[in-house]
Amino acid sequence: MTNADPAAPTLFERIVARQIPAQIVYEDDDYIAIRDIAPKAPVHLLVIPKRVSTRIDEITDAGEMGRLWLTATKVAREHLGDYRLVVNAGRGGGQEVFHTHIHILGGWEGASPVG
Ligand code: DGP
Repeated sequence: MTNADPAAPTLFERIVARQIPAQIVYEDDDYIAIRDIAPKAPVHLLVIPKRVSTRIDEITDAGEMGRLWLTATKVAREHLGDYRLVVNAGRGGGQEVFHTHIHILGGWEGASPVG
């Protein structure tokens, strides 16, 4: 899903604004975490910065990047013992929603996922 009109709010901005429903598992002033609508693991969460950037490498401030990853690991540990963090960057990297986010995947109960 692309954001064809760059002035239009992204899908995730609309979730933050409660214009689109989502299962919210965490929220603070700067981040929201939701359950993925099409889970690729028994537990599949998305950690989303409220400050919009199109993809992860648009974030150039180390503090901002650090806070995003610290939020992801905090949310991951609240829900999972072991987990995988994934970021897709660009269409060729599998990105469908062009608002930066980190995937948290887990819940395989000891069996390692392939790859
Ligand atoms: P990516 O391919 O990295 O851009 O991941 C986007 C993810 O967003 C994908 O796993 C499916 C998820 N997703 C798409 N639309 C919605 C939605 O409306 N609600 C929720 N909760 N997740 C969505």
